[in-house]
Order: sequence, then C-alpha cells, then structure tokens
Amino acid sequence: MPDALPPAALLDRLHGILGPRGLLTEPADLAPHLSDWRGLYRGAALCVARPATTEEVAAVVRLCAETRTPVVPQGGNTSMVGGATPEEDGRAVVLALGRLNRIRDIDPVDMTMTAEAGVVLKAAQDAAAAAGCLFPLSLGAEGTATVGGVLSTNAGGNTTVRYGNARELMLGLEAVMPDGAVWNGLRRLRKDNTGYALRHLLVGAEGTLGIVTAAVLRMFPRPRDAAVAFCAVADEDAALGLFRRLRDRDESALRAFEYMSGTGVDLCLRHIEGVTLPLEARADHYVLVDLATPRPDAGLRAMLEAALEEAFDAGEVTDAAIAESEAQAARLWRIREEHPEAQKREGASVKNDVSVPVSKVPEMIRRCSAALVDLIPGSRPVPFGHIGDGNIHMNLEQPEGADPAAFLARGHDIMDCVNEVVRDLGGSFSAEHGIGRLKTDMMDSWRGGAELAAMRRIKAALDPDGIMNPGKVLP
Ligand code: FAD
Ligand code: 2HG
Ligand code: ZN
Repeated sequence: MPDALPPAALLDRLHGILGPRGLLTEPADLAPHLSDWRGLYRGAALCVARPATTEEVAAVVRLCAETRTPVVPQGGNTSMVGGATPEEDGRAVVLALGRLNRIRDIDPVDMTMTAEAGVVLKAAQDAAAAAGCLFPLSLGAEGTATVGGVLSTNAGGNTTVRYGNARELMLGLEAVMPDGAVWNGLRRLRKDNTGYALRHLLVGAEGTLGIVTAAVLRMFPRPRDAAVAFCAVADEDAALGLFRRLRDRDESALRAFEYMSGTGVDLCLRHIEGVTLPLEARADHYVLVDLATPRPDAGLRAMLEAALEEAFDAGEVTDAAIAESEAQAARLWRIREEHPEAQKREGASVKNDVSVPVSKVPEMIRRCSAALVDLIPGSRPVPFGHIGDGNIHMNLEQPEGADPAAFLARGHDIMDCVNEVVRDLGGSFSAEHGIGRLKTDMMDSWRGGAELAAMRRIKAALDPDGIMNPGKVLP
C-alpha cells in the first residue's frame, strides 16, 4: 500500500474525481463544515469533498483508503455529539453528502421511498406527502438533517413512540464500504433473512463503518384525522398518567407525546419570537399530545376531550388548549421544538440525552434535578422530550449570571451526575443522539467487556486502517 500522498497531490486527485464544484478548499468555504451545531468542537480538514453520485463517493473513498486518509461523512451537520466534526490535525477529507439529493423512487403500493443520503428530512416528508403517504420521522432539525445523517445516528425524534427510530423505517441500504466498494442493498423487502443484517450494522454506526449513499425508507398511510393539545399537568407522574390513558384508548393514534418543564417553556417564551403560552397560567409541567390516524372521521378530538376530562377529574391535567386548526397545532408544536434554540440563547447548557424504562421517567427527572442543583447551586434543570419513549433530555442550564466557560468546564461532572441515576434505573447514557466525539470516554464503563470487544472487532474487520470517521464512537 502506498504511503499517504502529500496534501497537494491528494487534492489534485480529488479534483480529478470531483471537478471544481465538488471540492472546497478555501478556508471560508470549509468553515461551516468544521464546527458543530452546539459549538463544542472546532476541527480542521484538508478539504470538503462534495460528490454528486454514488460512483463519486466510491472513487473518493477508494482514494482515501489507498492513501490512508481519514474520511468524515457529513450530512446536515446537526449532530448533538460532534459526530460530523473532523479532528484538529487537518488530515481528514470531510465528505459532505448534500449533493447526493435525489429521490430515486416512490412506490405507494410497496409504501417505500428510495432516497439518496443527502435528501433533507423535510424534503423526504414532503415527497411522501405529495404521493399521498406519510414518512413519519420528525425532529426539530428536519429542515437541515439528512436521510444519511438520521440513519447513521439511528435518530429518534417526536414520532418514535408510534413509528419507531430511523432503523425501523429503513428496509434497504446502498453504501460505500471503507475500501471503496459499493454495496447495493437497496432491497424493498419486508422479509429478507439472508445472513448478517449489514444494513443494521451501518445504521447507528455514525459513519465509522462506511458511507450510506441511499436508502429504501418505509412510508405509511397519511393521517386523515388529527388532534393536538398542549396541557399543564400536575407533575411528572401525572404526565405519565395521561400518556397511559391515551395509550389505553387508542395506542395506534398516539403519534407523539412530549414532556416539557415549566423552566424550559419559560425559556421559549423569553427567547423565541412569536411563542406565547396558550394557557391561562404558568405551570411547572406540561405535555404536548399529538394524535393522528389514517381513519377518516375517527373522532380523535372527541377522544382527546374525553381523555383530558378524565385526567382533569383525576387531578392529572390542570389546564389544556386543543388546537382548532393546523396553524394552531403548529404553534403549539413550536413551543416544544424551540427548546434547543431557547436553551442556546439563554446561555451555556449541558445536554444529557438519556433514556430509562418509561415507568421510571418521573423518578429519574426528580432524582436528577435534585442531584444537579446540589452539584451546582443555582443551576436550572431543563428536562424535556420524548417521555413516551422514556427518553428525556435531562439538560442543565447554567446559573443566571454565571460564567459560561466555568459552567461548561463542569460538563463531565454534570453528565456523570445524571448518568449515575440513569444507570441505577437501568437506563442508557445515549438514547438518540449517539456517541460522536462527546461520549467516547463513557463507552468503556457502559458497554465495556464482551460488547465493546465485539464492536472493536467489527470495526477492525470492516475498516482495518481506521479511516472512517476516526475518534468517533469507539474509545
Ligand atoms: P450529521 O450531523 O451531518 O452527521 C451525524 C453523524 O452521522 C456523524 O457521525 C456523521 O459522520 C454521520 N453521517 C452523516 N451522513 C452520513 C452518511 N451518509 N453516511 C455515513 N455516516 C453519515 N436527533 C434525534 O435523534 N432526535 C431529535 O429529536 C433531534 N432533534 C434535534 C434538534 C436540533 C435542533 C438539532 C440541531 C439536532 C437534533 N437531533 C435530534 C440530532 C441529530 O442527530 C439529528 O438532527 C440527525 O440525526 C443528524 O442528521 P445530519 O444529516 O445533520 O447528520
Ligand atoms: C429534541 O428532542 C432534540 O429537541 C434536541 O433531541 C434535544 O437539545 C436537546 O437536548
Ligand atoms: Zn430529542
């Protein structure tokens, strides 16, 4: 195998593969690709390669394999864990997949969509809707995040409670393996037991085992009846109580069920233009209920009203606003979706994307909140998120007026503090955002032994030179 090429020679060969539109080398063009959404990391890279076809991806990866050049795949660069940011040594080629953005096929009989990796999630949703169907994956970054990114992180989001994570929405994959070989696994089969499920290895691998170039995604019948409500609830147990009431009535209609703390909603009201509280008075706990079903005239509004009334009588719900239109529903959703942005504008915060069994969520929120305030007096717990999946963003906002840098320096203490409770409750330290760069040091204590050893052997077998997204996932 030849030694690494001098940078100028490597750039020359990349230029030959990609042409001028497909290669960025100017510092100003590189800059947006070198840091992450949260501003935790700033890396460096030789260049940004922007292939427009699978063949171009394969040619770039073959060249990188031949020269042992690190490759950092990047979709919308919305990773919450620094997963798409290159290391600081400047050797990597950032492989930005945004130009690979064709929807190759939509089949309303098979209920599948074949989309390239760079298709933005919102565009995939819109394409499904135009075909009279639903692609249900939905998250705050859907205007930027890509099909390749959501699959590579096995993203969850707001509708996991009904439709599952990204993995459950994928039937087949096309990928470029670390040696540059193209694997065409774009099968749209519901049943296909033919050896190891390579597609499931690549999903959630965060770009460490290959490059996803296209996927067959599952679509669903589009909703024909829907109802959305924003509710004040008595406490965390009451939130879970309402969840169970709705689940018991019609689990198949429960599209999303999201928890928010009073502190988080206050931050949205303070920082996000146009957001208003739809209720008469502030509360310490809220939930957003979203019901939808393909059954026309399913009477979801009546069902929601009945469940809320019951919950009101039981003291679980103290106030509620039901959307009268799609525009109102979108306004209610905005309060939830703007939580990450509102936290960012308030100052420094540390995120804890954790999960526990659904039944343990109330205890987890209470114990973590108390432990965090003990650890950093004046700090503000901002738990919110996907309570129906047991996945709460157990985030901590800095004390008002405190030095953001000093607060962030405590980041790992804060994560340890939350993780201790989460471990005790049988949970996970990373529910939906993945490991990226941020959490590699936690892998040994959470996944060490046989599990991590097997992961290392898989990585070594598929990527023996360790060129695929180095420094991510594995410690
Ligand atoms: P990137 O950030 O570009 O990449 C993510 C990882 O995947 C990196 O490791 C990267 O190397 C790898 N990768 C990207 N493309 C490919 C590819 N084609 N082949 C191989 N590897 C690839 N996540 C959730 O799960 N649920 C949420 O509710 C949620 N909400 C969010 C809200 C906001 C405001 C933001 C900023 C992020 C949110 N995220 C959420 C986190 C993020 O994981 C998702 O937005 C999404 O999964 C990332 O997609 P992306 O295209 O931006 O990927
Ligand atoms: C969400 O659910 C995202 O909004 C982001 O997963 C969570 O900002 C966060 O911590
Ligand atoms: Zn989330």
